[in-house]
Amino acid sequence: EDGSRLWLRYPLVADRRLLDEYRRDLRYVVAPDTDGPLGSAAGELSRALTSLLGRDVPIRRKVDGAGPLVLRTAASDAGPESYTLRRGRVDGTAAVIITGGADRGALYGAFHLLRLVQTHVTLDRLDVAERPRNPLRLANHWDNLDGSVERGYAGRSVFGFAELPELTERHSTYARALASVGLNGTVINNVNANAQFIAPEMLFKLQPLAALLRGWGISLYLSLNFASPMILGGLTTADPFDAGVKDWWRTKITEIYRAIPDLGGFLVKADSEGQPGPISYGRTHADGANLIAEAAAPHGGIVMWRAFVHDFNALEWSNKAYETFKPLDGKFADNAIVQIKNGPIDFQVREPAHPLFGALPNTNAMMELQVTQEYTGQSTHLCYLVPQWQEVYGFDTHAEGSGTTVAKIISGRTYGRELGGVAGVMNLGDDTDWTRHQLAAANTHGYGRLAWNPGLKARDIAEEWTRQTFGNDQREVAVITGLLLGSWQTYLDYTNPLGVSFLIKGDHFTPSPQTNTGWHQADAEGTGFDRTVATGNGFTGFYHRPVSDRFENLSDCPDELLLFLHHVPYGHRLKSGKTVIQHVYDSHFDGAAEVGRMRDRWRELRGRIDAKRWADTAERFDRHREQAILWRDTIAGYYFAASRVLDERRSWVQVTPTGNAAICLIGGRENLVRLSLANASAAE
Ligand code: BDP
Repeated sequence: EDGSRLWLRYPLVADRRLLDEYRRDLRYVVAPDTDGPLGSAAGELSRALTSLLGRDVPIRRKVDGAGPLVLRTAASDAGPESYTLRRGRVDGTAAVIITGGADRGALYGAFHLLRLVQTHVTLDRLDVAERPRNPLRLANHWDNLDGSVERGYAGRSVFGFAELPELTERHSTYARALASVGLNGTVINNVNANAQFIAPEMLFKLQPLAALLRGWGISLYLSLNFASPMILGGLTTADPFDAGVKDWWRTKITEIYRAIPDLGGFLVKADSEGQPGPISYGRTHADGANLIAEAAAPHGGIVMWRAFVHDFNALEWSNKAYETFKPLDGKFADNAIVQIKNGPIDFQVREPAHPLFGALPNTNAMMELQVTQEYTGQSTHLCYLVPQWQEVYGFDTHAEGSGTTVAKIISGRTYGRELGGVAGVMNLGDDTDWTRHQLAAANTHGYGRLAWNPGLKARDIAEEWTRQTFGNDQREVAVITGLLLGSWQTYLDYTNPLGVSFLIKGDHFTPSPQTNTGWHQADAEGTGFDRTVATGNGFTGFYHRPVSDRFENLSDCPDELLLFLHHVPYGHRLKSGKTVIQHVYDSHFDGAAEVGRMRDRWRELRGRIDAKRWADTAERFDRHREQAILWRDTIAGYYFAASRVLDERRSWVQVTPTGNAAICLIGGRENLVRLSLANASAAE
């Protein structure tokens, strides 16, 4: 066991009673002779069940004896991606029946059935009817042509661009993993896009990859460089209103579709962080998006246009996307979608939901989440993000009265739009275990499961992944599920005082509150970023009532977002009754202590989990613990130095930045101890 099979391991069912039941009811698969997702589903069922049940489960073309598992399709009101799992009779024989609304639905149904077997659920009263809530459920890879991965922490690109068109087993495992959690598309290259991805030789190289993905119901998408007409076409402009530019894109996109006829479409990052875009030509983001949308429309393609725009200016950052895109509502083509990050900043560990959700009633909108843990500990800290994502999905914008959640808006239901969904910036790389931290694959899995149904419970998703990945031993399941579910709150505790963000160095990993003081604005009196209408940058006014009031008024503002929205004195009392400064101390010490306990809980699993995966993860927890202590000391020390308010509850030592003195906070008193390097540790 090395993690390379992710959650698709299919070991022999250990529960004897269930094994007998499954063996009785799942003797062979009945499926038509076809390729595409239906054929993939039949193959997956046969191989997986053969392995899970420890006996041959062949594919047959028709019912022929007891115990058939029938895979079929039938048009359904619930749509082509829906499915049911039921017991019934087929040609007079009792059968387990998977019925997909179309091929993709049958594939998702097959993976659902396998999940039940993997997690030891009886098929006795089988009665499942499922359909996805989001039309687009995409992976976004920030992979570069040279194989490097922007914000990738698990090695190089999974796609092996240099070796294409040659494919490997990893490509299949990748496609199966995505399909198994219901994802239906993937953008394979970085949003900071290299135009060469749409050069003729690259299109040729991508064809077999597109075909492989197609077999698993996954559409390929490409990130575009807006200046491609200049870079590839030798034009002197990329102005969306220029006739030559329009022509170039029409011809190019036709060429792309000739190579990959079922390409899903395109993703564009424009006029953001140095990327080219329409603004430099005096045009709008809608003009830019519509240029690509029009060229893609005859081929059934779409364009996802990112709303992530900012000027690296902390004061304006939260407002820029809203101010740029709100006036463009209704100006985007029908096959264009605005892709909005979950929050207004940039994948911080906690942000309020982006105010653009619910602000664009006449525009297709989708949400972008980050599965790769750029700001949440990368592949060193365990930080299970499903609870974070659920908070955003569940956020009530009140845009059309109460109950207008982000989940509802991006699914298209609120404004009756056909296009919508979610994109997740992926955490997969060419490391053997795909994610470097074995437990980080739970984020990959959880992202997909929530994309399918944001209403699923975090506990159920975590437990399902744990059972599939490590087995059904009760103690293991309880420990690992517990580790996952608590980890985001713990990460928040030791890194993020009440919604403050960007307390890091340029690596987006190392704690460094002195690097970006504009974000936390800690001075001698208080801390926090005033984003109110009354006295701050006006951000709270972007929300619908009553959300805007709740955020604007200090007394109503939720504690967890307090310092994201307000600047308050250190002595300000939280709803918990604690002062802000004491909360900063307590949460950082408690959070770091919890990481120590997490490490110990993992250690107790020694011998219960296969050696390599256990040891790899134990090593991660050791580093995680060191990092959590570093965070604790850095943030608590920084806030003490700024506020000079003593920690009421505990004694600790803060070494001054020069390293030649230590401030010892002992028994509620402050003592300054001068150190020489030689006796520094003695003083501790
Ligand atoms: C930030 C990343 C940067 C990305 C950018 C984006 O630091 O590498 O290019 O977002 O989303 O999170 O475009």
